[in-house]
Amino acid sequence: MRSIALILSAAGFMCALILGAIAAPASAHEPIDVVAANWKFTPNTITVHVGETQTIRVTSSEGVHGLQSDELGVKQAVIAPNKFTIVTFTAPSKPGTYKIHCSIPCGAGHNDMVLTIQVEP
Ligand SMILES: [Cu+2]
Repeated sequence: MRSIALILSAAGFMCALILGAIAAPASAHEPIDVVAANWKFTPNTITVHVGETQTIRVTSSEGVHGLQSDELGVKQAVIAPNKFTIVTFTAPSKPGTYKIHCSIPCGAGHNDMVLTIQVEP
């Protein structure tokens, strides 16, 4: 009987550990899913607060696209169907409207492919 009690208390301890790991915030925000297509990002605007780190998971439903933003320090990344590209950036300390552009020539609407990052105070 004592061994059963030990196993039960060990199981309870493990549950507490797992729940603690789930409840603990890994970062300020959950990742945001973004889908690229010809020729837009959905959503096309993401709002963050100054200094926050945000991760976006980007995939494509149509065509191969890219992402890049010098002002947000986002290096060139490729976005392709059936693939998730993880991009993390830190919002600048100055509120305003920032842009992440498609970085791969993808056709007639390429220049319209902009993901707007709205940085709030
Ligand atoms: Cu493009």
